[in-house]
Amino acid sequence: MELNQEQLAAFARDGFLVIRNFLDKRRCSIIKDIAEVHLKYAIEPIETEFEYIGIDKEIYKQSVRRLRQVYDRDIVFREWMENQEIRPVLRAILDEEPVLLTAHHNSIMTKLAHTSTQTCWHRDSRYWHFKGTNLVSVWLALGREYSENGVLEFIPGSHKMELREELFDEKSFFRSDLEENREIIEKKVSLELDAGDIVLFHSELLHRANANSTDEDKISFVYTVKGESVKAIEATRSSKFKEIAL
Ligand SMILES: O=C(O)CCC(=O)C(=O)O
Repeated sequence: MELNQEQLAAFARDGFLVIRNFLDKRRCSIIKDIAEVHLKYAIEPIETEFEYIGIDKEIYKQSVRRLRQVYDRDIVFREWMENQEIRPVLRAILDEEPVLLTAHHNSIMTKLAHTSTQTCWHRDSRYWHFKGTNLVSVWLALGREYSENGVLEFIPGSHKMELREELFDEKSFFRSDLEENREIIEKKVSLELDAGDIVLFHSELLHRANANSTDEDKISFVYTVKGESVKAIEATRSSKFKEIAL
């Protein structure tokens, strides 16, 4: 698939781009079925809601928030991350050769019914260690995503904003209690998605997600690619996992 000029301009301006119906629903349900088995048995490595939000309750200790390192878990996951159709899209957006990371966002992300928590406003780049910011994440919806089950929200253009250190809290979340930040947050958009839709978003883009208040789990897939010129800083988590040139 090739992006047109309008789509490329939208990504440059907003820092994200939705492509509807990218992967067929049958492939999505195969991915989802396997993810559900790994979630059911909490197969490591995982991140729990407790590890994310720090609330010391049994329910959060047992609730999987993300399956990590999915590239090496199953051929079906690997196939999606190495999908051929998306390569021209990634090449065009990065404007250089794409390299798949396994250190970050090599994940099945969940908002499990009843036990999920919200994801606060953040930039992924604040947790990663690279020389450069030309990194893009690819989000794949495996079912419907909407406000009540934890839809993704973005602040268009925030990938280009100069945001001072003090606008973030000690966990690197963008503070929603500051008037200055609230004006920025007001510009947010919510992205309703259906199975097979993908969203590409820049590593500097501010984003968040609601908790899931429905009775059904929401399961999504996210992985990250970088431009080949972007190097991980040595002796950091970002440099400790393999990279795969696409
Ligand atoms: O569903 C979520 O928790 C949001 C995901 C997110 O923030 C991310 O992938 O960086």
